[in-house]
Amino acid sequence: MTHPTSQRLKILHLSDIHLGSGFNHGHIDPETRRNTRLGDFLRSLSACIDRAIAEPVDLVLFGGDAFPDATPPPYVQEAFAQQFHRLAAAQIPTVLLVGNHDQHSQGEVASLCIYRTLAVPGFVVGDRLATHRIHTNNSPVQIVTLPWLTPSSLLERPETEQLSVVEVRELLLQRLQVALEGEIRQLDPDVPTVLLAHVMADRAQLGAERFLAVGKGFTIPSELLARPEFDYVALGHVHKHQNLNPSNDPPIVYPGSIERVDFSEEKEAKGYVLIELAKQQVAWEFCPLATRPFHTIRVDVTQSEEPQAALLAAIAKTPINDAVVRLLYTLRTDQLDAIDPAALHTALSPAHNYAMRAELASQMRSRLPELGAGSQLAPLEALELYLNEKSDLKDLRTDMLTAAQQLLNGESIEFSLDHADTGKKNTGKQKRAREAATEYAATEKKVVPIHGAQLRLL
Ligand SMILES: [Mn+2]
Repeated sequence: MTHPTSQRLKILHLSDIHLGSGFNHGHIDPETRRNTRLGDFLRSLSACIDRAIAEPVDLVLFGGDAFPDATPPPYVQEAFAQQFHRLAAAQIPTVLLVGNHDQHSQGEVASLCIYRTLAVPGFVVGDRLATHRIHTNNSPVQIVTLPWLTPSSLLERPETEQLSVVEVRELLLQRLQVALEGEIRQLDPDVPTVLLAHVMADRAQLGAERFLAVGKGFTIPSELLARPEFDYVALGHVHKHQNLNPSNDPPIVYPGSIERVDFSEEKEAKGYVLIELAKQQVAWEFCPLATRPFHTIRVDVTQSEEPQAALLAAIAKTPINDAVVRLLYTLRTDQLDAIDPAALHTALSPAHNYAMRAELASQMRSRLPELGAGSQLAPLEALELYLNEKSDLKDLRTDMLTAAQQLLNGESIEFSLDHADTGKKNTGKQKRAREAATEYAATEKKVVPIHGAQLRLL
């Protein structure tokens, strides 16, 4: 950073807004009649926009996933538009990238395309691989947009008919490489350049200790993104903030989501990134947002003489005020009478929202001794046994076993999850399958430590 000039651009990079999601962690506000989590997400979004205007920045880059799906209700669309309108009014150019949650399952129209149709001044919608030359108040900048890729983005149906999922993915990656090379070659080498992409990059870390295995699912090699022609790579999709490039040349940054979408993000700081950019000079900073805290209270009272007191003590030492809280506890069947649920509800009531889940330790063990420590069962057998015991998962049994088999074969189930991600096919059944799989992975960690991450919806 040796040549501070007026050429330096200020950019605000945010991503994964998911406005309208996580309502099960809130409640209806009697005044606004809206879910309180909508208010939380809007507060975070509004803080990003406030910062962009206060600086003011020369450009805002949104990395995709505006809503939970491509067809948000009008009041959610309107709330999103009201915030982004402030940027238009402040004449701050803005690029809205299309993420997987913004695409219809048919892939043609995205919820964000309305901004292009309306021709909002200064707004660009990135719904295909393209280079946009944007004239800011400071200097021009080139933004290469790479939205979420589906096979139909770069491949024709006849090409893929005879191919396996893995082969389709390889072909897609080859096409992407060629197409990206084409964009790179026609860049102006004197103008600062940013790649804005909604992708799962192979080095991305999914929350605590969960790495996405290379070769599973459609991941983009980080080397493909780490091109010297890019001064900064602005990513979206993964909700945990991280820089994928240890050398920082160029930075390859996920700002992460702006609010916690679910408990998997409990421990993650949430925020946006502020960038100062000139050609071959970049400095960036993660700016945390004041988001609503999430707390998991996990207690095993099986060894406790006074289980109720143990639970109350665990609640008392957690800062639950205005937080989203879940109490997960394990107890023995003979301890059931010692639990006073009403008192637990009272103790948890200062929380913004709370859930309780009790698990019977001894029952699980006595019913499923095969799943105990030292079990020699193969993961699939273990899953089958588990499902046999869970009558509430009966209608999902076949789907879950098929998905597990695919995962164990090293195949990916991304296509079915992609559909689940993109609106129309997001049925309650799939949602429950995901929840059940996550729950299963959480309770049976020793059996399938990685599959919970694989099955997790981003
Ligand atoms: Mn995404």
